[in-house]
This record gives sequence, structure tokens and C-alpha cells, in this order.
Amino acid sequence: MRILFISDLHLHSGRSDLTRALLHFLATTAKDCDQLYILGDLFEAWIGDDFIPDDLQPVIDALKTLSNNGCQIFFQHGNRDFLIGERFAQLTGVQLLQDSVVISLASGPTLLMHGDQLCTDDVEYQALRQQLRSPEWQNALLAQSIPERLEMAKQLRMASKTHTANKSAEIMDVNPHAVEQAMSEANCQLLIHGHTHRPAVHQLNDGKQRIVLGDWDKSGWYLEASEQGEQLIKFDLQ
Ligand code: LP5
Repeated sequence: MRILFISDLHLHSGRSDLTRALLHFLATTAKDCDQLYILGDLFEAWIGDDFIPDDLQPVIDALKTLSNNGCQIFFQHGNRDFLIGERFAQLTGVQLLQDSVVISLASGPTLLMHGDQLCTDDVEYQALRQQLRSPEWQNALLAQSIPERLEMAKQLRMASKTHTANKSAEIMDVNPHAVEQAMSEANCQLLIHGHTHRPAVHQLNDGKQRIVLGDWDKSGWYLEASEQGEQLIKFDLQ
């Protein structure tokens, strides 16, 4: 089995280079893989499956092609694209995952998360997350017009930028106790997540490991898992 993991591409109209890089990745590196896991923030801001920007349609088509060719694609929501839903899943062939999922790798049972829920020191963000993830709030939001939602997303991004500029790097990283608790509740020796944009392989107590995927910006990142183990790979964006 060859299994790939990516996250935090933050695709949007202003970064057509990232969209091109993903299309290249799907057509080359991912072409023959058995499974592809997208652990959130594939998009910079997703306001609902009823609004797919024209320049992102090739991404939908490429995911569909890959899944039609036999690759199982799984998607976990991030803090930017938590409104991805069933229509997106149908259009792309991806399977939507819960926020916390255990899968089996050669190294053993492995916990997958976007990672934002582990940043428990960021109390303001966790309060916002609770609101943004509530079904009532999401239903009310999705009932609004597309221009209204686009404006709300813009306001939220602006507010977030202002807040993150004033937060310490430690607050915006995962909390070690939250990691420990999540891994022990899931009974996993390995955790794979994204969100923090701090790609690394962390050796934890008792032989446990935490692998952090990288965001795509100047370089791209993916994790490859096979019978030989896991390898975190950085590559030049084409
Ligand atoms: O995203 P990132 O990495 O920069 O920062 C995150 C946390 N911020 C967020 C907010 C997102 O960036 C906004 C995403 C918008 C796209 C989704 C649109 C769909 C719904 C919109 C309408 C259809 O996730 C940031 C964390 C950081 O990660 C590190 O973990 O710190 O959290 C914050 O900055 C939250 C602030 O601390 C509190 C914000 C209060 C916001 C007040 C609301 C303003 C009113 C907006 C009108 C709706």
C-alpha cells in the first residue's frame, strides 16, 4: 500500500501556482497511490458547495479523475473549509471523514486530525471554532446569499489576521497535554496532523510520534506511508 497525506494548500484565486502544483501532484506523485488523505485547509475559504469558483473547477475534476482511477481519497475538514459537504464529495469522489479518525498504517494504528482542535491554549479560537462548527450556525449561514457569505468570509479572515498578529507562536501551536490525551484516548502511537504550518517529525514519550504536515507556499509537502514506514517529503512547486 502506498498512502499519501497532504494538508494546508490554501488554494484560492490569487495563487494559481498552488492550483497548478496540486494538479501536477495529482497527475504524477499521487497517480499510482492507493489512498490519498487530505487533512484539511485544501482551500483558503470554502463558503459552501453551491459556490465553486471557476478557477478551482480543475481541482474538482482532477480529484474525480484520480478517484475514478482507483485511488481512495479521504477528506478531513480544516478551519478554512469546514463547510465542504456531500455535494463536494459527490463531485470529487472523496469520502468525508470525521474530525478525529484512526487508520491502520504499517507502523500501527494512527490518529488523523486537522490539528486545530489540539491548539487548546488558543482559547479565543476554540470559542470561535465551537460556533463555526455548530450545525445551527452552519445552516443559518448556508441560507444566506453567496455575496453575503463571501463578505462574511472576508470579515472573518480580516479579524483572524488581526488576532493572530497579536498571539504568541506558543499559543498557536498544539498543546502537549491535548496531544497526549488525544493519542491515548485513540490508543495510537502515531498522530498525523496539519494546521500549524510547522512541518516536523516529533519523537514523543514511550516511542510515540507526532508528524506535522507542511503547508504549500514556496514549497510543497506530503507524507508518504508504506510498508517501509513514513517519510515526510518537501518538494519544489512546479
Ligand atoms: O486561519 P489561520 O490559520 O490564519 O488562523 C487560524 C484561526 N482563525 C480561523 C479563522 C479563519 O481564518 C477564517 C476562515 C474563513 C473561511 C471560512 C469561511 C466560511 C464561513 C464564513 C461565511 C460563509 O480559523 C485563528 C487561530 C490560528 O488558526 C492558529 O491556530 O489563532 O483563530 C483566530 O484568529 C480567532 C480569533 O482569536 C478570534 C476571532 C474573533 C472573530 C470575531 C468575528 C468577527 C465577525 C466576522 C463576521 C462573520
